[in-house]
Amino acid sequence: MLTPSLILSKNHCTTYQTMSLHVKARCEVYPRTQDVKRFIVPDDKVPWSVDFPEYDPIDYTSKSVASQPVWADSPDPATITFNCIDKSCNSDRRSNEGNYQVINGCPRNPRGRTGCKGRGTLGKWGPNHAADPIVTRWQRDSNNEIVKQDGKPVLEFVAVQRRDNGEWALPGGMVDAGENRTATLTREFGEEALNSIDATPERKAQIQKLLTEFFKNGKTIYKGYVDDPRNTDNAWMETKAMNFHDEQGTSVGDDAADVKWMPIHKGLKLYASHIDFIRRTVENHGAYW
Ligand code: RP5
Repeated sequence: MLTPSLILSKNHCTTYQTMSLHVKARCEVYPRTQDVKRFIVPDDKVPWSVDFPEYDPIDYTSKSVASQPVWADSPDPATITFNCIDKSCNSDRRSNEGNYQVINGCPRNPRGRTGCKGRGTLGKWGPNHAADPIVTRWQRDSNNEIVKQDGKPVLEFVAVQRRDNGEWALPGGMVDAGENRTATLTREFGEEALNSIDATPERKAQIQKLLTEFFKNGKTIYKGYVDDPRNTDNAWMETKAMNFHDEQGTSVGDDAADVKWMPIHKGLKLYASHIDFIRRTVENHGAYW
């Protein structure tokens, strides 16, 4: 049977709460800018419940978002109803963190201050929903034996290198309006890890069919806030991360430079909160960390 491992090797010759204190969402310089510097928020001043009278966050919404492309909200949040499914644009404005506060018409980041208000490069006021596929298999040696470290089997996962900052990440993406998360996972994995955007229509259909089958039986690893460097006080990333384990995955191929099976260990440096999702996956499989 064809599995994502096989497709990869063929195509690439070419209780969910976590991380209570966001860190990447307070990165000094806003991503993809040189001079948008966040107001510095010390750890103890992150919660909104802690007084911080001198707090004066920079106001930043990128030009591309402000010009209101189809995927972005109106510049005025007061026109939006939050904490519900917004039928006007088929957007899920609910948070997996529970109801968030809306102050003077503006949604408030449930994990606290970020040093930046506005939407940055995020299209939606409030939660911006994504989905992340964690596709795993066991690492195997040349005799096809599962590799062990400290007596525990080593897992590998499909990692992609992000174009915006070069960091390695899960091949996740934003949920489109009205799309269910399984459809997002399938589409994003096809596009980001299997290069289906450039595939012929026949190949695309084949990839879609295989992934739909493979992605039927995933395990939810995490659902909620992501400590993403694009987050602001009024717009933030949330995701549903699901693990799809390819128990028999045996094929090893020449991966493309920007997609690979990455052996898992605790020293990995990954985008946003992705290392946290990987750690949870490792725990589920009793694998090496
Ligand atoms: C992260 O951003 C999510 O975990 C997901 O991996 C990603 C989605 O954003 P894009 O890759 O579409 O920019 O917060």
